Amino acid sequence: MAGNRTFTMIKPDAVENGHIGGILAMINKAGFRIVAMKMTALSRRDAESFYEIHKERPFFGELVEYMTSGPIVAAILEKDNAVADFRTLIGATNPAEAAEGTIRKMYATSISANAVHGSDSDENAEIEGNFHFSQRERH
Ligand code: 3AN
Repeated sequence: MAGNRTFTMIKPDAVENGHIGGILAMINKAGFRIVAMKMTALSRRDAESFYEIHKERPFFGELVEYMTSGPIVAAILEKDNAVADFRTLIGATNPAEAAEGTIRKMYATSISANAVHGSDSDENAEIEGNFHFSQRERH
């Protein structure tokens, strides 16, 4: 249902550094239900289309390079007000500015390797979830 789902990726740095469990624990503790989840990887084409809105930004090449550098964990999460509440839980894009108690404060290593993605709107949450998951993979 619109408004109560968001989409997240645990990014390559966090997977590589062994933080999948810690991040999922924070997600559960904050009251999100996991609707769908898998370990997967983005191809270059996937990453370029996922981050298309940043195509003209100077960090676009670095972002695509990084997001294709290793496996990710993709998930659909459910909670009232999911998109906004999840963005509060993950914290600011730049971990140096992320509030205490946020996932990025705990686990992000830099502004590009910032541990997690969170959808920025209900519409994008649906598009991003549909990109990774079939109906059979949702529970
Ligand atoms: P957020 O992930 O907090 O929604 P966006 O959508 O502005 O942030 O940026 C998408 C991704 O692009 C970020 N997660 C980060 O990995 C990367 N990014 C954003 N700004 C920068 C920057 N100034 N330098 C390097 N990478 C950046």
